[in-house]
Amino acid sequence: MRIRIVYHDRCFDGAASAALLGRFLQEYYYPQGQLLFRGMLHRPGFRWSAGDLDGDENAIVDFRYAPDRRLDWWFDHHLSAFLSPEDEAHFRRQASPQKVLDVTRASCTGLIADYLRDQFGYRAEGLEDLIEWAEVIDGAKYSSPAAAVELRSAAARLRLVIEHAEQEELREEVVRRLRFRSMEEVLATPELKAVADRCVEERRGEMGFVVRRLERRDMVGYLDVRGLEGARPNRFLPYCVFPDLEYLVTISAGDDWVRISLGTNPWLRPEGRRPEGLVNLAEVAGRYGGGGHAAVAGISLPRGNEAMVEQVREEILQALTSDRRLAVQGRESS
Ligand SMILES: [Mn+2]
Repeated sequence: MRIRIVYHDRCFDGAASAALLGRFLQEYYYPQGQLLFRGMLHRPGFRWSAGDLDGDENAIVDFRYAPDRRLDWWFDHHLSAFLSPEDEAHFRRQASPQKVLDVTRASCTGLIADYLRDQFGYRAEGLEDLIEWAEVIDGAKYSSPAAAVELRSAAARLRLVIEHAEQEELREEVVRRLRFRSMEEVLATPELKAVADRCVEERRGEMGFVVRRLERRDMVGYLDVRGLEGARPNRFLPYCVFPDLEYLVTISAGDDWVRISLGTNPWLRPEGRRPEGLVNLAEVAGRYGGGGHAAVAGISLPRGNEAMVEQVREEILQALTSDRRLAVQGRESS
């Protein structure tokens, strides 16, 4: 019995979701089952391939829907859960209780944990901390910008390893270990500890660069980390520098893509909610083929067409700064 779990790679919530559902499927249904994990990334032109769902039982967590009848379980909380309207129609037609999309959830891990409790009375003992941290990290529910950029806690170190470990086998090893171990224990192998230590050093080195590069246009922060190879700086660091920013636009580059990341300042939300009137960033990203959540979204563009990247960047900065001016005018005139 092969249990294939496809999950959002390089993402704390994706890894935690895969660990939780994988443990459940083994404990509840298939004690002799063999768990196979496959991490997936959102890339321009992404399409499912025939071999992706190759288990006897197949699950996708924290990643887009696959219109494939081999799919047995699906959990997601992204607004961009469907590649196309046809995929969404396929999902609606299926109406399987084992396929759940809830875009109001902060984390997919939390969604799965509640689902398993309600449907099966199942609780993954010992994973309470992991589930709680997935909520904090994916839902940007940190108490302060400083809490979001600290690099000492087990959750912060684990997050770095999941997001930055280069070897796929190591990232998968983390998922396997997370099924039954605490975050501290997961990081206790010499190999993973070394990766965590190296990541912490790299992030510390990046901080000065980010602080120097960060610009602001009115209430919109703008950070260009192209040229800092392999950099994926903590997206909350700019709010330590300018706590009053409303939006942040970050541009980074990989080997063959340029990524424009969009975010709203999570600490401006009264009682943890997004202020009314802020732009829906998933909608903005969607105009350029990207996606995500209302408060955090991104666009991946193929590298090589710098003119297009500049145009998209400029349009987005314009849209977000003028949104601010419109909002202020609206408040003043009312
Ligand atoms: Mn997620």
